[in-house]
Amino acid sequence: MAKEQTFIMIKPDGVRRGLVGEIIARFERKGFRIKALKMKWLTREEAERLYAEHKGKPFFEDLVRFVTSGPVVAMIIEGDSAVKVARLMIGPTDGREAPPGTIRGDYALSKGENVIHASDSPEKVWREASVFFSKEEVVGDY
Ligand code: 3AN
Repeated sequence: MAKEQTFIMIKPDGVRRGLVGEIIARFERKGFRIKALKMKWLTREEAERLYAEHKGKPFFEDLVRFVTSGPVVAMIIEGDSAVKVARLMIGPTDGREAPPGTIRGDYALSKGENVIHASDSPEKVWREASVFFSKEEVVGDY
């Protein structure tokens, strides 16, 4: 498989709990390269853009309130099959069901406050990443 990029976001609960370093370390140790990295406190409009696909769902309001409750750390990482591998590393949505060894399995006990987001398809990577980054902010090969 060719080199691929994916979008990762450590949610406000992960930042508040001091898990940023541990989570970044997992992706680095796996072999991914960090290509862009930013801490940001999302506005309501930005959160709605990020989660546009969930608009209208019963949990949408809670989701937007939660993701704007504190700063998040967003990054673009690069490596072989990045989208698929990052999803495997974060684990299923519900932290109570996520297997130990996955990020949510190790650090989350909830479906809403589940520490981390990773794009679930290559088509969504830039749509989500563009809430945080311009293409010029992504560093070249190193
Ligand atoms: P994932 O983040 O695993 O791709 P999605 O895309 O289904 O999960 O949901 C996006 C976010 O919305 C989740 N990370 C979670 O915080 C929240 N969420 C999803 N389903 C629920 C639910 N039933 N109740 C509360 N929050 C939810």
